[in-house]
Amino acid sequence: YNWSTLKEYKEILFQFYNGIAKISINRPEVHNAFTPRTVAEMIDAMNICRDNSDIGVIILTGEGGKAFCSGGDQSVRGHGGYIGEDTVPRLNVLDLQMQIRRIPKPVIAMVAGWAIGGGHVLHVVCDLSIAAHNARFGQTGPKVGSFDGGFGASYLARVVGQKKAREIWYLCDQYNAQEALDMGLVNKVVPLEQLEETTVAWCEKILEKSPLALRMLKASFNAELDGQSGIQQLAGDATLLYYLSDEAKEGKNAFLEKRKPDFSKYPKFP
Ligand code: 1HA
Repeated sequence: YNWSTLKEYKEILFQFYNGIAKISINRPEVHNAFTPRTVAEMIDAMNICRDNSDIGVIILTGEGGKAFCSGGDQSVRGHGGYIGEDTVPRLNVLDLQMQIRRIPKPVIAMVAGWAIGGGHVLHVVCDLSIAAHNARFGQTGPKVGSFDGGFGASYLARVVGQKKAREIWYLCDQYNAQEALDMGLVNKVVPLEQLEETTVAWCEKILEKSPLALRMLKASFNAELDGQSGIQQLAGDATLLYYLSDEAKEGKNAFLEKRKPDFSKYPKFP
């Protein structure tokens, strides 16, 4: 594929091809462990994906074929969080998780090799996950002195069920691609050589579909789980659709023209 660079970063690659954005963690020497900077760069790239109407679907992945992401970089873990150049301890991957769920476009995790710890949670919060045969999944928190009790626990349990989610966290075992498929943790398993072409093919199928329908569906899947903030997201999309209507425009126009709005001609649907 003829991926073109959308923006240069230090710790990630951000590329575009044919309606698809690819955000790739580029620290293969540490199995794509993330620092606060890696995460800040991913957040910036995701913001660009949200605003750019040429982008319909986002692939999240890691460079090198050996790891999707091994979680927070333990060598920069300090007192109260992961510490970057500004010396501030952060858990900013939690903001990235929220953003992946919130962005009104499908996000697909393309997993080769390790998806471990905070890196595992990143694939969990993606809309879809496609794994290579060499993919390995698992949480390590209780082993390395951490835990993600947010989406990493409760959303994982929605995906694989309570018993399996507790097993994953309490035992810190690693699971191969077939096991992940069997427990509904990933959508498809393919040979490593076919990982990108399969993922791009899934993206292309998605890109043929109605973007507003996809947007409403993503918000709807979230709404059930996200309570008031999930309804806020879905309701915001309802407002977007309403703003497209002549009925809503009549209200705005009447205000600007300092007259009484006339909504009489708009239907009162059954
Ligand atoms: O839990 C959270 C959070 C919770 C709430 C809010 C925010 C959170 C943010 C983050 C996290 C976490 O991610 S905690 C979990 C952190 N990650 C881990 O515990 C996984 C650590 N890595 C491993 O267990 C293993 O490396 C591995 C099972 C993925 C692969 O093993 P393997 O094939 O034997 O490779 P290994 O030799 O261990 O790794 C290759 C190199 O990458 C090593 O460096 P080298 O000895 O060559 O210098 C290794 O140290 C480095 N590396 C791998 N993972 C990490 C890492 N360096 C720093 N941090 C890592 N996570």
